[in-house]
Amino acid sequence: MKKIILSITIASVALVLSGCGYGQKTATTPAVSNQPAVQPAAPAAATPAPTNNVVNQPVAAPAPAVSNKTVNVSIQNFAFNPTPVRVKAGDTVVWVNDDPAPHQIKAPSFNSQTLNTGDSFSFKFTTAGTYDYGCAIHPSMAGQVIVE
Ligand SMILES: [Cu+2]
Repeated sequence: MKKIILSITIASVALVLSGCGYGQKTATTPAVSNQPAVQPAAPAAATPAPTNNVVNQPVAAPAPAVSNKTVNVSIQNFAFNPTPVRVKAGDTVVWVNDDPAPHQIKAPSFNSQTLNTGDSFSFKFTTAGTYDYGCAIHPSMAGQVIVE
């Protein structure tokens, strides 16, 4: 009987000791003081605010409502070249006298001064239509501007 009690006592002591040992093991995980401090989160202000790209994007320029080109018509050998000349509303037609003789553009809606050699006359067509013209000096000359 004594032997049994002794055995139990020994076993209990062993259990307690071992239990203590494990307990110490788990308890001895001291915080390592040499570890670098946890980086503080970046302040919210440092984060760039999201920009509204849709608003800031350049808007594509709309197509011009009217054309704005210059088209030349040469006067050579008592004729207009090219004729008819096709332009768009807003375009300007420039006649240049490349003849040795003088010419004068004549039409119901536009007229030039006498154009000597090298002189030019320009007229801006803003309304679509077909414009017949001629030369005030030489009635046989005829030309046409088609404005689209
Ligand atoms: Cu002429």
